[in-house]
Amino acid sequence: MGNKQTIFTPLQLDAYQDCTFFTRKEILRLFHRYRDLAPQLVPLDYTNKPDVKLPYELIGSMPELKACPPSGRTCHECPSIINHDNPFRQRIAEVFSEDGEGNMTLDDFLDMFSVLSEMAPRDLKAYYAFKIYDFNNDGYICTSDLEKTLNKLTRNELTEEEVRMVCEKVIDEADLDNDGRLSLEDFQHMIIRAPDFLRLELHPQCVLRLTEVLHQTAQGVVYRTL
Ligand SMILES: [Ca+2]
Ligand SMILES: [Ca+2]
Repeated sequence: MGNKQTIFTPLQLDAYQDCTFFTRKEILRLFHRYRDLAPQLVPLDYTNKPDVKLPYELIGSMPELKACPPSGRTCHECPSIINHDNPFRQRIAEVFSEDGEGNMTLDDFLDMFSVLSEMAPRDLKAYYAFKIYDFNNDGYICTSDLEKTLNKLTRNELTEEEVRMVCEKVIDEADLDNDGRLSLEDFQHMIIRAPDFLRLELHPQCVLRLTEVLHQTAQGVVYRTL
């Protein structure tokens, strides 16, 4: 057996395959990327399930999370706002980390990449996109969550009045049961009406798609997909 075979037991690899959208090869590749972030902390033998967690500072430095879009790629959705830090990277890491603070075990790490991968189904992406926007973790996207989202996306470029207007508009259009906040169901409906929205938006590097949409709404441009 070579080195690669002894990192996990066959049973562990089976379990990872069942819980993610990755092949064994991809799981091993991701393991090595995880390990490369801190070789001194991550052992090469995971058969005893070592209690290892990498701090957010390391996770957040990964190109997939850090840049928007990552270098060497262009983002056709937001050409005017490119090549800067992804404003959501910490929030994404928080949502996928068991401790809620962005520090990640290997399992958290694999889960995150699995959901962000193109193989993940729409419903699952929607579920996590919802959690990312639900900043106070109360199970709803309310006005304060939307304000936070918008301010992050636009780097506080909008005035308070504009932010308020956009939030009202989003809630007004997407709040199906009129309780003044967006449930997961409201959110899913909103996404169904905007076919491109989720694919682009949950991809961390394209998260600014929402900015564009919200910006236009803010400027009074009717953007029918939202
Ligand atoms: Ca909330
Ligand atoms: Ca609602």
